[in-house]
Amino acid sequence: MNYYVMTLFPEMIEDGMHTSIIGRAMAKGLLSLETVNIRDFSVRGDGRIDDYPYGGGAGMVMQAEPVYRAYEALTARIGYRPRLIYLTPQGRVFNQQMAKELAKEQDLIFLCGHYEGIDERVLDEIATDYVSIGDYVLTGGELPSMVMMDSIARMVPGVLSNQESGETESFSGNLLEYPQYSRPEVWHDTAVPPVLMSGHHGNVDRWRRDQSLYRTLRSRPDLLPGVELDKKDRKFLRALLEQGPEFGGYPITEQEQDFLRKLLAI
Ligand code: 6GU
Repeated sequence: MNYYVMTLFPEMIEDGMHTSIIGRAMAKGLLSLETVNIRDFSVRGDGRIDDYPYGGGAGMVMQAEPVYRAYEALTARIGYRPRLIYLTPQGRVFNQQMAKELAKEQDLIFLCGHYEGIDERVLDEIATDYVSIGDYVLTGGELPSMVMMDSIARMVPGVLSNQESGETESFSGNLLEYPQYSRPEVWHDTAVPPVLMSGHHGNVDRWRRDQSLYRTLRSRPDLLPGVELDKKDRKFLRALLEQGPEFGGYPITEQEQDFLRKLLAI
């Protein structure tokens, strides 16, 4: 996977992307990263690339021409026109499915806007995807591009070791991850859940699945309708519903009970 990032702040991208698993994958040659400083393509004597918005209003707009020239210079070097993702709160909200799909591309260009955005006309010509990373506003597309690059990279074959494999983690199968514990057995007067010390793999797997179901119900009930529930899952959820707040270690609210009744069609 070759990443290209068009930005006014290349050092922000470079500094953020050479650490941890991503840095290791770059060293291994599985990923590459190149930044393009849009300012280098200013068409004015003063090196500026922004101007006032037609129609008035607050802030400045990034001009079409510097962005276009940066894009033309970059794609001429790449040899074709890969998908270009424009980072914007107006885009489709990024998710794991999109990360998996984008990981199949050979090259990806990220275009980071700043100020009040980029002249719409150049976006119409060069952007293939408009992507947001969630419902809040950031000062620019740099952090969102790094979030996307991190998440896409871990879906590229060989980037994660078998140990770190992407499949059994949060969001696979639409369930949140179960809690993890390591040594010592007792920390701040709290013991590790006994089932994890039992050596009974079947019970451990069941407990983890129940924890995942419970966490998803509490934090992300919107994900539950997308989960494939088997007989034992339903049994656990029915127990949650019927025993309510008395069910050892698994308190739920009345709203959550209502939600479960609908989900299980009871
Ligand atoms: Cl992609 N850009 C900006 N500026 N803010 C955001 C975003 C993107 N996604 C969420 N907030």
